[in-house]
Amino acid sequence: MTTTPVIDGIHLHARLAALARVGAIDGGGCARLALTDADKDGRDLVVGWMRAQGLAVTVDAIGNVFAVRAGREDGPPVMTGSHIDTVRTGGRFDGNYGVLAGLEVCRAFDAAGLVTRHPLCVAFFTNEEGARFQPDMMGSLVHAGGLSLQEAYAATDTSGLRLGDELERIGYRGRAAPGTIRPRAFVELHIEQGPVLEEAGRTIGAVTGVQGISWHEFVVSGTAAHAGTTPMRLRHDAGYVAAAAATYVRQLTHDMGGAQVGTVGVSELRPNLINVIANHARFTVDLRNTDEALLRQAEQRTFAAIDSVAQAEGAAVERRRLARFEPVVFDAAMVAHVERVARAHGHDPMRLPSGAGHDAQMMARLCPTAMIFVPSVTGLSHNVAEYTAPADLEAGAAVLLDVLLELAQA
Ligand code: HGY
Ligand code: MN
Ligand code: MN
Ligand code: MN
Repeated sequence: MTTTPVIDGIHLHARLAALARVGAIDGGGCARLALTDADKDGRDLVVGWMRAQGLAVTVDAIGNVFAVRAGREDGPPVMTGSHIDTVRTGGRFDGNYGVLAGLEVCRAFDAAGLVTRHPLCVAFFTNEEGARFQPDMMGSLVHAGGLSLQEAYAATDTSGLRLGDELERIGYRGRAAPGTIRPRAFVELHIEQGPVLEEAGRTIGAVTGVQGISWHEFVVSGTAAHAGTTPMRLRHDAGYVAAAAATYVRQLTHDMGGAQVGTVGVSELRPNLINVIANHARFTVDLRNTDEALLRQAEQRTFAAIDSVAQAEGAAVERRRLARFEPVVFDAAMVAHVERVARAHGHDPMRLPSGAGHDAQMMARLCPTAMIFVPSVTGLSHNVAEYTAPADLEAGAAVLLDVLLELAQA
């Protein structure tokens, strides 16, 4: 006899707290950069939970982990999941929440004695953040056939370590070929990481898609010289070019307005000394927009501006593309499905695009895909103070459960 499956909120919060203790950093966050020892420890903990729940666990050749709960029938599963790698100033919920909520859905089905028609798969993908190795969403991109294993393995971090070697070192270079598990549908539950839901006073977001992402690295070569004796007209100051670039990007977003955002998140000077004009600058530019044509325009204007300021400074500049994804629109029927279930739970769901990148944007290349958002307090994320109210976390997991249940019984 089956009963109605219900999310066990206390268990979800306990697991979120336990996972946050892996790679814990001051302020309550966690730092588990992709393929570090801390990432391995987080992976081991979650895989242990998956196995303890009797799920069949597969690790593929890029380290993606899939845990399958059998259905009455074999065949393509309904898939949910996210990532458990973090940025260096990670919060407790980014990525972790979607993976652990998926495990709670499996526990709820077990407790209700429910066997769904189709299998249910809970996944976490390798290197979603792209903070150490680029591009981001790498594991799901390989799974979706957008990047070869060889290219992924060849990615290096700033200390020259190769992703393939790091995957081997932490013991997660699996045997399964990427893309083996092709889901019939994919649903990702995630915190919004922005202020929109909170400012609108809404609990559930029915995500319409993901904005386009453009990541580039710039390396500027100038001339080291004495800060005191070198006349301004004789300088080739790489530090000035980097600063001018950051100022330009901010001004560009102001001029373009709308959805355009731009960030210079990495900016390193050498020799980085108070009395030496920098001869080397490495900086990154992250541009995003929901409109591909505007994103391209932002790129072209930024590239031209940086080339021009470098040339005027007598410095050389090299540009390298780290990631480039066009905007993604999710399957309309899936978005409507999320809305309908949210309403059935008494919520007033809000449609919104995702400002952050997610594995769902890659899975949308393979199958009907949707995302469910819950609010982030003050919209803060990629910060140890990232917070979502327990009631909102439980509400999101309850909506996920019924969205998945309907898909798995269809
Ligand atoms: O940068 C992003 O939005 C993604 O979380 N990696
Ligand atoms: Mn995330
Ligand atoms: Mn993130
Ligand atoms: Mn993300």
